[in-house]
Amino acid sequence: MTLSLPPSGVERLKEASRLLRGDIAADLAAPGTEVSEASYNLLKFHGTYEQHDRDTATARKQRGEAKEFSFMVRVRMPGGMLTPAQYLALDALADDYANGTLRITTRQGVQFHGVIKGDLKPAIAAINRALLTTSAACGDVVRNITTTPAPRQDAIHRRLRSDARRLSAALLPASRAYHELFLDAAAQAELGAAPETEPLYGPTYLPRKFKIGLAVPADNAIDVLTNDLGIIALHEGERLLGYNFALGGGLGMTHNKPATYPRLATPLACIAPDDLLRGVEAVIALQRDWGNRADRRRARLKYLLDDRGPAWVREKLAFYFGAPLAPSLPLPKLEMPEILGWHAQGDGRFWLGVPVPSGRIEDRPGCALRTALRDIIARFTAAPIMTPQQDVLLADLAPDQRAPVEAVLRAHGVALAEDLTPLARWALACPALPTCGLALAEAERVRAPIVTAIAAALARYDLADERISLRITGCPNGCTRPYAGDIGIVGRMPGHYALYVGGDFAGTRLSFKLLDKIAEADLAATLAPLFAAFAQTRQPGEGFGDFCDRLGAAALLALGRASRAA
Ligand code: SRM
Ligand code: SF4
Repeated sequence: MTLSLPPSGVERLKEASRLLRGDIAADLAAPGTEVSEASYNLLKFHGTYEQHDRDTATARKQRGEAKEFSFMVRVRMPGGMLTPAQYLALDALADDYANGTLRITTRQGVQFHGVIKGDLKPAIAAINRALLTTSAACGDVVRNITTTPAPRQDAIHRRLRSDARRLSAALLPASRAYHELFLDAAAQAELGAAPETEPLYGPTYLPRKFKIGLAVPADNAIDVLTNDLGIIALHEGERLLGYNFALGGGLGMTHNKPATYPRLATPLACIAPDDLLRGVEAVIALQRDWGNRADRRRARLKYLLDDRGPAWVREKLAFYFGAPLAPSLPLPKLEMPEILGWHAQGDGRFWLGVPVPSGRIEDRPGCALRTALRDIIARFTAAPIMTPQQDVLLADLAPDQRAPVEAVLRAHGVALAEDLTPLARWALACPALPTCGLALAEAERVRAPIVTAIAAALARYDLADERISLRITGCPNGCTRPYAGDIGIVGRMPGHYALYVGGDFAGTRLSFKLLDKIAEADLAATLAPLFAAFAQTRQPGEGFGDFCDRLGAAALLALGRASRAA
């Protein structure tokens, strides 16, 4: 029984850290480019990861030189929403402190890469001056809260946006360590002199990262069921009926370790509209008190749910909630709407969804996306919203701004949604190499050739216009949610990937591993016989993932063998 096992090293570190302080202050002030392992682990709670340039590491080691250390800094911004001024402040930081790029994350955040140790404090202070925070963007706490990004102006979507903001603020750590370490005296004084406690998290915070997302059935852009707590607002027209709480989603796994696995969340209760925060706090308290603190690989809520069973979890949840739980309401089909391109918001204004390959906002030869976005956001006061597909929506544009906004993007060589195949529009790739310390293979840097090759294979079978989601990661941790889409390409070893198929476009079914260790150059050819059979024998309305699910692994593999024999 896991509870009797000794707590992991990270648990002991948190407990001894004096609410997330540890030796961070001394470590940041010390000479050198890196921090101690203890500070590395505690800094995550403050929104930053020490990384090193993996491209140069081996050569530097051979020359007897240290690795090139720098920090990734992640901004917490519920629902991906920024004001124009906040975006412009972040854009400026990319040059002042980072590598000249901003990166939209799959949880609607923005990351900076390449921040050197000496710049960490000023960079984080500048983010706070823009009324944003990096606190709890990483670490064993509630992470950035996602919600449907489309800025539709109806009561339900407005409610979800305000719920995301309210929950995010309420679930921030109460420790003053962040202010002490990164902010000036004035910001610290604002916290007052009340005694410092962590009423919700306690001194050891949560056993592991904890993810919450809010969606409506008609818009599952956030892949709600992949969250530890997926909240689905059920409504009749503009009347909110309640929130279905689905528990135990999470995708991280380790190759060849069957005790770890991806899982979609299970609906367990319906919470009344006025009880949202109380219900969320009950789920957090459940995971805080019962989650596995001995083995970090099995510490997510999904394992508690499977180890103890849904009935036990519901009973405990009712205890923390302080009242019996209503059963979850019947869940309508979840949908994944198209949000790129132009859309009416419902208030006379429009949003333009702009594709951002791998979420990387940068200027490169032939495509000055970063300059174009800065220009549009400054000149037209477009409100930017980051999407879980790593794209950006430019919201609140007046009808007469549509043509000039598009002209700016065109003038800077930015491809718009209509210029891309659906495959390219829906393809995701995580950062992987050279920044991610866990990457086993490339992802962002091979996105373009992989998408091109697979799009060409689709075109051969008249499937170029087919909506297929493609998600590439450099390792099995699942940062682009590869097990919740049609095709998942998961880094296995340098240049080689595991191939997952059979999930669905709307993110309601997990995929399965079809093949392992496929060379990058062979991915499109491996999928081609599946596309051929899909084109010929699909059922009406069937998506590619549905088709793969219906046939199953054995039949799909037989298709591959038959094609090789022909
Ligand atoms: Fe992730 C770890 C990047 C969304 C599951 N993730 C990491 C780290 C921090 C690597 C590390 O621990 O050293 C990556 C930093 C790479 C870099 O160079 O920046 C990283 N994850 C990302 C981002 C930036 C990917 C992206 O392409 O946008 C996403 C940041 C989201 C945010 O703003 O907070 C990101 N990560 C996800 C998601 C998707 C989601 O949440 O919707 C998942 C799968 C869902 C889940 O959590 O189960 C995900 N990341 C992981 C895991 C596996 C967790 C587990 O339960 O096993 C790790 C590794 C870990 O925690 O030990 C990880
Ligand atoms: Fe790194 Fe793996 Fe996440 Fe990609 S999926 S960012 S390689 S941890």
